[in-house]
Amino acid sequence: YNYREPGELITFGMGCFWSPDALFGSRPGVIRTRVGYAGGMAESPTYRRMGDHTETVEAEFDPGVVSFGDLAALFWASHNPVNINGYKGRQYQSLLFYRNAEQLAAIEAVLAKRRAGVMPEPDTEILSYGGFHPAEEKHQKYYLKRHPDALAKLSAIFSGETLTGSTLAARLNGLAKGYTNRERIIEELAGDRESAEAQRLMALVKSMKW
Ligand code: MHO
Repeated sequence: YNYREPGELITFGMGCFWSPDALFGSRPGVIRTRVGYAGGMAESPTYRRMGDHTETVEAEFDPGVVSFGDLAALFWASHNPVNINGYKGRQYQSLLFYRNAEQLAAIEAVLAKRRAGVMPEPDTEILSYGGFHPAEEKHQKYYLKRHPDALAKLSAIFSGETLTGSTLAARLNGLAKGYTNRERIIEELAGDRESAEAQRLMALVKSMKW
């Protein structure tokens, strides 16, 4: 929970960005998430006018805990990447970006495993990362926003983008969608005994009316 070093990044589209924001945010090793628009050329996309962009999630993670390949496998295991192209145009395109040769190799390895399991070839577009436009605040941690008590308590500690970008907000958003549970979040915080902040956040989570 005490992430000081910047992590590695993975960016992908797998349909409406609300759920994968919660799914990936619930995972150990994921430091923070945000949703946005990527893959297109249109300037300054918004939800109403995303142009040729796709709804995407960007997750920062600690490669010492979870690998890019693990997250790429989770990506394919968590949506239908076959024959969905064309539905809602490019908004819900299945796509996965790579930032370097190592990430591309990890993608190839996951695909090879998938093929060996006789899974149909995904229609996922695999693209070199070319930028990300963060979505409007109301789309960030969408499910967590339905929990006023948790939000109020988080707001006492974090403000604005710091809240949205916190590891705890990512986990609680996962909780709000049912991808994790309170005990797991508390355990993760309890494990970080050297950090006074983690201990404080643990007390905060315990106090939340959920
Ligand atoms: N409102 C849409 C999906 C929104 S997602 C941000 C629905 O629930 O069908 O694309």
